[in-house]
Amino acid sequence: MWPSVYMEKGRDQSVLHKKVVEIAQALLGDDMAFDFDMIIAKEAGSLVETPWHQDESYWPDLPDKRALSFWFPIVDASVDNGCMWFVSGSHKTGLRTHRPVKQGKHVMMTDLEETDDGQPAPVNAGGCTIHTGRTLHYTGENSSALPRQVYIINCRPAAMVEEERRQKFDHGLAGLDSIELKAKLVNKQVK
Ligand SMILES: O=C(O)CCC(=O)C(=O)O
Repeated sequence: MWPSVYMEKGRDQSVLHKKVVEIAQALLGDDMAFDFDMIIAKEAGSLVETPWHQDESYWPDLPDKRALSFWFPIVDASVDNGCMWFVSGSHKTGLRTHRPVKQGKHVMMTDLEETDDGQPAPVNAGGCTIHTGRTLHYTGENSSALPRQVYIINCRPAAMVEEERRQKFDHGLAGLDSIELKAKLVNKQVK
């Protein structure tokens, strides 16, 4: 979680972060702001699937549900190495019932309904996919010989970022072990 904490010049100097927030604002409103970022890797040959889910199932029940996730593969993402799959139109539906993949596990999953038409969305490095907190999505195994890594930036209304933090929900920031890095991040947050 929070790879941007380690950026030498910080997010304020990053064209990528500026453009992501601009696109989020164009799509969902001028109050959209950076919330958190993360890297997800699937090792070469990984048999781990990320089951169908809506990201909202991981988050507190905020009054304003607007949220966008920008998924930037660092290598070309294909069906073979674990690209995104989406159910078209699912962002317009409500939050489904989710359960942990196994008891005590953090990863959430839901079941697709018969009418849900999940389709792969291959995208090359340099591109990205964008989904909302309610878009049903999934990634498969990585049967390729190379790791599949993705950089993800998540945006939501600035007031909801504040509300999350008020509820002590910081997407793992408190888990970062360096006080120095935390201080660096806090200075750059939600600008
Ligand atoms: O990158 C992956 O394998 C899963 C990503 C995902 O579920 C997400 O970004 O919400």
